[in-house]
Amino acid sequence: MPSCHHFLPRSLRRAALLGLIVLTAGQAPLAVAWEPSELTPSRDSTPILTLHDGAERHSLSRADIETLPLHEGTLSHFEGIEGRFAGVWLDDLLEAQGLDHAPQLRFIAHDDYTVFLSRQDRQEKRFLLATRLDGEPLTLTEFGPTMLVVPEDAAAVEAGTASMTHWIWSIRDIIAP
Ligand SMILES: Nc1nc2c(c(=O)[nH]1)N[C@H]1C(S)=C(S)[C@@H](COP(=O)(O)O)O[C@H]1N2
Ligand SMILES: [Mo]
Repeated sequence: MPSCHHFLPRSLRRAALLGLIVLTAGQAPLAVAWEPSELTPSRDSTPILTLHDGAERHSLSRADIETLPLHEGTLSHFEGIEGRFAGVWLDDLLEAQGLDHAPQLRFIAHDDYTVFLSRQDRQEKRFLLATRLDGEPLTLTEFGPTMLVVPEDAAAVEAGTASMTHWIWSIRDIIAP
């Protein structure tokens, strides 16, 4: 009786199986590893972000932002920084500011890059407003003081299969028309 009816030689099948295991082992933790953070919320009351709600303006400090629950996970960011990123869910911040139903938000960065985020974008993916890298406040030179990341897209962005146009860093203003 023929011992083998597979198309691939045993060595190739073994290599393919190993590759699958490595891929699975490498990606699964990324999907589940974002978790509540044990970091102590910042007490820095220096304004770092301006929220425009119609004609009203609200200055937000690190302390203001970090009154919300902090979450963290490991990320390799395409701008060349990697480690434990921590921050608050954008939707938590918007809800706290009474802006969770805003149909469209505009973000403007310190380098004047701007991007729009619709309510549908926020319903499809969870956006994290990151404030920390490896426990330390993100600074302007590290693409802070805050940046948007989409934890569930991290692997795809790294692989070049998902867009990162929403991953705005060095955020200066958030505008709800
Ligand atoms: N502050 C800021 N964030 C930004 C950008 C930018 O120019 N400034 N470019 C966006 C776009 S369009 C992409 S594809 C990624 C990577 O931008 P880069 O290729 O200019 O590094 O970051 C996004 N976030
Ligand atoms: Mo881009």
